[in-house]
Amino acid sequence: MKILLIYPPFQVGKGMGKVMLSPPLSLLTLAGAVSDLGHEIEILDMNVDYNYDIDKLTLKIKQFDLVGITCMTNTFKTVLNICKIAKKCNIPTILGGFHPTLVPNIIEDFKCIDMICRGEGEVTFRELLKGKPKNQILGLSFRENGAVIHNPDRPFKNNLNRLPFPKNDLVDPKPYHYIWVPAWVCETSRGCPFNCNFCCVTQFHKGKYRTKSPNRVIRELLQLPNTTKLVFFTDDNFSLQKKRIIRICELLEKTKLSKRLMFVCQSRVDDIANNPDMVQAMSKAGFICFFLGFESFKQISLNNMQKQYNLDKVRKCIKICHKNGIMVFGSFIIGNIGETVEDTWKTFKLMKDLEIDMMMTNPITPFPATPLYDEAVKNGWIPEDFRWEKWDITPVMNTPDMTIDQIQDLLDESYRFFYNDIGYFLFGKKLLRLLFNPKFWWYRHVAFSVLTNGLTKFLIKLD
Ligand code: B12
Ligand code: SF4
Repeated sequence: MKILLIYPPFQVGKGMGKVMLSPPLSLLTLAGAVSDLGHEIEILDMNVDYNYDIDKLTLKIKQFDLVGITCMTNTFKTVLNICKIAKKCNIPTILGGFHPTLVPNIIEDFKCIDMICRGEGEVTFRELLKGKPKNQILGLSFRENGAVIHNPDRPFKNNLNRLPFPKNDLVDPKPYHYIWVPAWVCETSRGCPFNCNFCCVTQFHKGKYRTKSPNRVIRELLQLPNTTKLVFFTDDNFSLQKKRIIRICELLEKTKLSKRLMFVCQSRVDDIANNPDMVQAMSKAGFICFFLGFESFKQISLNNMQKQYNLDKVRKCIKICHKNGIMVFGSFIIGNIGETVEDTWKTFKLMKDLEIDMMMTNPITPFPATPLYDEAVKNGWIPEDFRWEKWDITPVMNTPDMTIDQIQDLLDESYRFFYNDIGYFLFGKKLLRLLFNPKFWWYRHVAFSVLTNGLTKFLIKLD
């Protein structure tokens, strides 16, 4: 069979898309799981090849026997359009990823979707490609004689070390970068034991947290494209098991990967604040930035969303990062329940006072299957039959304290306030810290890439 795996486009050249482009790990992972079956697999990352109109995509899809598409809630609208094109060409479609897993009844609502792979895809997709009868494939939802059948869930793989390696050579590594530093992604664990009310990871992984062994992680890193300079660990909670992380750091140094690569990971405030020795080891092993979901600096909001830490921990966490030469990239939600416009401005000011290095803001969004979604429906903030296929990542709901317009204004203001303050960047402590603190050794590598690649791209665009 000829199979086309599609990563749908997402805000190409806008927002985060201006400064980063991430490899399509879900599809590389799937391709790795079926690479020995003799099928011909192609990946189309529409964030790289973004010049596809309906005619061009139709011509492309016609060359294949099956189209697989990865789908988040924010890309659902585009994914449906791709499915409609495939349907017109009579090519079957299979969707996977967070949105179809958490809202599998979309297959009943939209006839252009032929199959859904719920949850982890490796085994389900493999069984399908091996020709196992559909009604025997766990985790598969499909259509038969006009009726939709949802097979029972597939149990999770307990031993992640047995997973096949992602097939990284299926895409050209050149376009992928994080602030123009050639970058790749690596997954070392799945799931999260916490249950923040806005997050769907716990629902997707059913509260389970599973890890790959340090040896397996190193083997995966050794197989990344050799142009890679920066690795983003996609785990939601990379630093949850201190012993494992310290061992990974030891191996990074032993294999000298720490000299060749820089690392960025997502972590939790309390893990960092409670484990300064782990942060020190990570810094020594080449970690340069932690992506932390602060979400808010108002204690009541943190409590509401079940974050389970206080502002003292936040302060401690940032101090420890900076002491170890690790940059803090903070993510914040605008429109938290119980938060007013004034409260949000207090958070913005604290971002600066606490010397966060980079930040991004997202509108409060009751993603399907989250506790926040139930709360939003119960309180009438969004209708139960909210049409996610019409949503395009803009604020979706008025909260008791803020209107959609106020949330949008605050999103815009946050970037203006944080990034457009030139004095803050040029004369503030931030640049001095980066230039004169030897712990920020990595800064000159990143600055070089930003200047050579980023500036060139910027000048070309100006042309
Ligand atoms: C890395 C990452 C990113 C990267 C993108 C990386 C990329 N190009 O793939 C960046 C930083 C750019 C990013 C951005 C965003 N992200 Co993001 N991201 C993640 C993260 C942390 C890891 C994803 C990953 O690679 N996992 C590893 C792979 C192997 O797992 P997987 O994707 O789940 O794929 C498996 C299965 O789902 C299934 N599968 C998936 N696709 C398919 C397709 C087929 C055909 C089949 C059969 C199976 C299948 O099989 C795979 C193997 O088991 C997840 C959280 C998480 N833990 O997954 C959030 C997550 C997916 N992101 C999320 C969101 C909201 C966003 C943003 C909208 C944030 C924003 N406001 O800008 C943007 C949207 C970007 C976009 N492309 O649309 C949400 C999605 C929620 C939802 N309901 O859809 C998540 C779950 C985070 C969260 N906690 O809420 N993200
Ligand atoms: S936000 Fe982070 S810590 Fe909270 S449940 Fe989601 S992945 Fe876990």
